[in-house]
Amino acid sequence: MTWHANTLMDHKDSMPDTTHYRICPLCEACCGLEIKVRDAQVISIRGHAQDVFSAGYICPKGVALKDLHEDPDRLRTPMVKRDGVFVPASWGEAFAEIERRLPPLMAAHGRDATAVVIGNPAAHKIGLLSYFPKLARALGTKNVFSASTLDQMPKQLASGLMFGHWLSVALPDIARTDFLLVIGANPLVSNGCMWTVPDFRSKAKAMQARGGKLVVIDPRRTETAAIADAHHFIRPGGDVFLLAAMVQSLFAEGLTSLGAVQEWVNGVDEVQQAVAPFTPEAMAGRCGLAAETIRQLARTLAHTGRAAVYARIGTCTQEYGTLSSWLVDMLNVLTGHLDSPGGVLFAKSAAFAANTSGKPGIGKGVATGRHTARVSGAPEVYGELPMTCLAEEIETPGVGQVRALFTVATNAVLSSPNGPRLAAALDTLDFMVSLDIYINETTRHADVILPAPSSLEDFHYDVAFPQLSWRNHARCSPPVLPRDLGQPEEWETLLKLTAIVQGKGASPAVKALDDAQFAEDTQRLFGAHAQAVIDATQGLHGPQRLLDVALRSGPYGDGFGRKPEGLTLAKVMAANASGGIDLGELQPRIPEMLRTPSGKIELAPPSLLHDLQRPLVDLARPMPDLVIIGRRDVRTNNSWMHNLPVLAKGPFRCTALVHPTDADRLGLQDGALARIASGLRSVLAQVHVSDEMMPGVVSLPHGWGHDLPGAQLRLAVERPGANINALLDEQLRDPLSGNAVLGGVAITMHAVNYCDRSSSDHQKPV
Ligand SMILES: Nc1nc2c(c(=O)[nH]1)N[C@H]1C(S)=C(S)[C@@H](COP(=O)(O)OP(=O)(O)OC[C@H]3O[C@@H](n4cnc5c(=O)[nH]c(N)nc54)[C@H](O)[C@@H]3O)O[C@H]1N2
Ligand SMILES: Nc1nc2c(c(=O)[nH]1)N[C@H]1C(S)=C(S)[C@@H](COP(=O)(O)OP(=O)(O)OC[C@H]3O[C@@H](n4cnc5c(=O)[nH]c(N)nc54)[C@H](O)[C@@H]3O)O[C@H]1N2
Ligand code: SF4
Ligand SMILES: [Mo]
Repeated sequence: MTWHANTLMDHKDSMPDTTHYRICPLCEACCGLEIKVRDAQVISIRGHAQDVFSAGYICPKGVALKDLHEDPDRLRTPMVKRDGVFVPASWGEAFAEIERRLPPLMAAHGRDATAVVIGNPAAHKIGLLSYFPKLARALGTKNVFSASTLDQMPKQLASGLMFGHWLSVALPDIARTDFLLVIGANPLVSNGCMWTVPDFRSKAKAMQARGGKLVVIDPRRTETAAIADAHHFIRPGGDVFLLAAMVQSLFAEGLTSLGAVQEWVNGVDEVQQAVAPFTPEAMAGRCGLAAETIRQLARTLAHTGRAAVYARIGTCTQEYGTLSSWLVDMLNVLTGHLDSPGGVLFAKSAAFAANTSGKPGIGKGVATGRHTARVSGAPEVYGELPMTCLAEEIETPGVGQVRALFTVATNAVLSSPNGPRLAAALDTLDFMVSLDIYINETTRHADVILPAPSSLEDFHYDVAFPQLSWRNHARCSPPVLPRDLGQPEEWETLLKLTAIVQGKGASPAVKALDDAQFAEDTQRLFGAHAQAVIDATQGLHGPQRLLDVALRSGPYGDGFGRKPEGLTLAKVMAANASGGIDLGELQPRIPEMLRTPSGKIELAPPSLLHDLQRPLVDLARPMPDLVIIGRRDVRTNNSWMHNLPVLAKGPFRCTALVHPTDADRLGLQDGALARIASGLRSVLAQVHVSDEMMPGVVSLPHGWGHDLPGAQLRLAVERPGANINALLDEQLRDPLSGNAVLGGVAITMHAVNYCDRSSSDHQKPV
C-alpha cells in the first residue's frame, strides 16, 4: 500500500531510505541480498548484484524474508503454558519458570533424563552453532539429536571415514567441469545441499554452453533433469546397486586411474575385491538402469578429463545411505577426478574449518559408537543419536528415560518419520522448552517457548557453508533492523539456559558469562598466547568475537598482526556493501587437508566393506509394487514457511505425483483425492498424474500436515496438506549413520469418494 503511505506520511519527518546487504539465512545457497528499508519497514529485497559469491541471484524465499519478519504469528515474546494454555510472559518470568522446573528434574533423574534436539535453521545461525554445544555439554546427556540424522549423516560419515573430518566434503568444480553426474539431488529447486552453489541453473547452462554434459539419476524427471542432457530413472533405494556396479565395471574394464592423488590412497585392492560380485548384469534389475547404461556411465566418467559425481539426499535418506555416499566419492577417486580442477575439490574456508587447523595432512580421524541409544542400541555418530530414536527414548520407562526436552529450531513432529508417535510422546514429557519463532506442530507441546529474533535482526556469518562452497569467499552481514526491546540474541538465550543447567541460576549477566567462557576457551586453544588474543579482541563479544578469532587464526587470517594484509572481522565487515571478499576458485588440497590417522584417503574403511554384504543379501528381497519418495518445491522450505503469503500463494503444492500407468491400474483420477496407506497409517492427498514419475513410484513433498490442533499458523492451516512422515516408519534406518529412511517405502493407494474425505481423516491409523 505504498500510495497510502505516500499520501499520508510527512516525508520531512521520515528517516531517509537505507540500503543493507544481508546473506540470506534460509537455504544453503547463502545468497547475498540487497534490502531497502524505510521507517523500519522493509520496502524491497533483491539479489545483491555485487555479491562476490552469488552475483545477484535470489529465489522467492529470499523475498519472503519480509513476510517472515512481518508475520503476525511470529512470536515476539516468550510464551509459558499455564493450565494447558500459552500465555505471554516476560523474559524474566520465562527463565524463572525454567529455573524452577528443570534443575529438580535433573537432580532427581540424572543427566540422561534430559534431551536436546537441534534443527535445520541452526545450520544457518552462528549464534546457535557456536553456543548450542555449550548447552549440550552442560546438560551432559547422551541424548543429543539433530536434523542431521534425517538428512545428511551418511554423507558426513562417509566423508569423515575417507578424509578424516565430516565437513571435508568433495565438491564438484562446476565452473570447470565437462561432465557432471547428479544423483538423488534437485539443485535447481533446492539450490544445492552439502554443496553451496547459488544459481545452479546458470552454472549448469554455462557448462553446457562450453560443451559439457549434465546427467541426472532420479526416480522423478525433476526440474534439474529437465535441463539435463540425459536423465535415467532409478528405483528408490537402488543407488548402492548402481554405484557398486559402476565401480565394479571400472575395475573390470581396466579404467581406474587415480591421477594426482595416487600416492595418498589406501585400500584400492580391498575395494576391487569387495565390489566383485556387483556386476552390472546382477544389479540392473534392482536399480532399474540397464547394464549397458551402467557401463556407459562408468566409461564416460573415466574418459572425461574433467568430470564429477555429486549426490545428495536421495542417496542418503535410505537404508544404504552411507554405502552410497562412500561409493560416490569412490567413483571420483578411481577415475582420477578427486582433488583435480574440473573434478571434485575441497573448499578452504576462512574460518572454523577443522581441515585447516592443527597439523596439516594428518589427524585423529573419526570415531562412532562411543555410546549407544538406551532403547534401540543404535550407535552414536559424531555425538548424536538417530532422531528416529527420540520418541522411544521418551516413552520407554527405566533409568535414563527422557523426561525433559530442549528443542532448538526444529519442527520434528512434521519433519521426522512417524511424527504422530513423536507428538504423542512429547505430551508425556515432564518439561519441554523450545527456542523457536512459532507455536507450531512441535512447539505447541512445550511448556516454555523462547522466541528467536527475526532473521533481519541478527548478525550473520555462515560457519558451515563456506566449507561447502563452490568458490572460496568471506562474507558477513550486520543486522538490518534493530531488535525489539528486551529481545535477546539467540546465543544470549542459550548462555542463560546453560547457566541455569550449571546451577548458576537465571540471574547472572550474559556479558560476564560470555567473558568467562571466552577466557576459558581461549586458554585451551591458545595456551601462553591466550591473553594476547583476549587483548586483540577487546570490544567484541558473543559470536562476533569467536568469528574474529577464527578468521584471524584461519588460513587467510592476519595471525593477530603477524600478517597485516590478512583477514580480520573488521575487514570482512568493511566489505559488506561491496559484496564480500572473494578468495578464489577451489584449489587442490591433498594431502594437506587430510585428517585421517594414516594421512591417506581411506578408500576401504572396514565398517563400509563389511556393510556391503547387506545389499548383496538384499538382492533376494522382493520389490514392492508401489513406493513413496519426497519432493521439494521452490516456494517451500521444509515445514516452516507455509505461513508466509508470498510463498503460500499459487497452486497447491502438496500433491501426490503418480505415473499414468499406476493411475490407470489403481483407478486414480488427476485432481481427485486418494488415500495413501503404509504399514502405519494412511493420509489423504490430491493426485496429480504425471509421466515425470518412474512407474511404481509416487512423490509427495514433506513438511505438510498443518491441521494439528494447537499450532498457531493461521495461513498454513488454510491449506494444511498431507504429512508424508505420518506414513514413514521411524524404525527404518541406515545402521551405520543412524539416518532415517525417507523414501522407497512401500505404500498402497486407492481412490477416495466424497463421503470418505472428512478433514479429521488426514492421518488415519490403518
Ligand atoms: N519425509 C521427509 N522428511 C524430511 C525430509 C524429506 O525430504 N522427506 N527432509 C529432511 C531434512 S533434509 C531436514 S533438514 C529436516 C528438517 O527438520 P527440522 O529442522 O526439524 O524442520 P524444519 O521444518 O526445518 O523446522 C525448522 C524449525 O525452526 C524454526 N525456526 C525458523 N527460523 C528460526 C530461527 O531463526 N531460530 C529458531 N530458534 N527457530 C527457527 C521453525 O519455526 C521450525 O520450527 O526435515 C527432514 N524431514
Ligand atoms: N526450495 C527448497 N529448497 C530447499 C529445501 C526445501 O525444503 N525447499 N530444503 C533444504 C534442505 S534442508 C535440504 S537437505 C536440501 C536437499 O536438497 P536436495 O538433495 O537437492 O533434495 P531434493 O530436492 O529433495 O532432491 C532429492 C532428489 O532425490 C530423489 N530421490 C528420492 N529417492 C531417491 C533414491 O532412492 N535414489 C535417488 N537417486 N534419488 C532419489 C528425489 O526424487 C529428489 O529429486 O534442500 C534445501 N533446499
Ligand atoms: S536460494 Fe533463495 S532461500 Fe536460498 S539463500 Fe538464495 S535467496 Fe535465500
Ligand atoms: Mo536438510
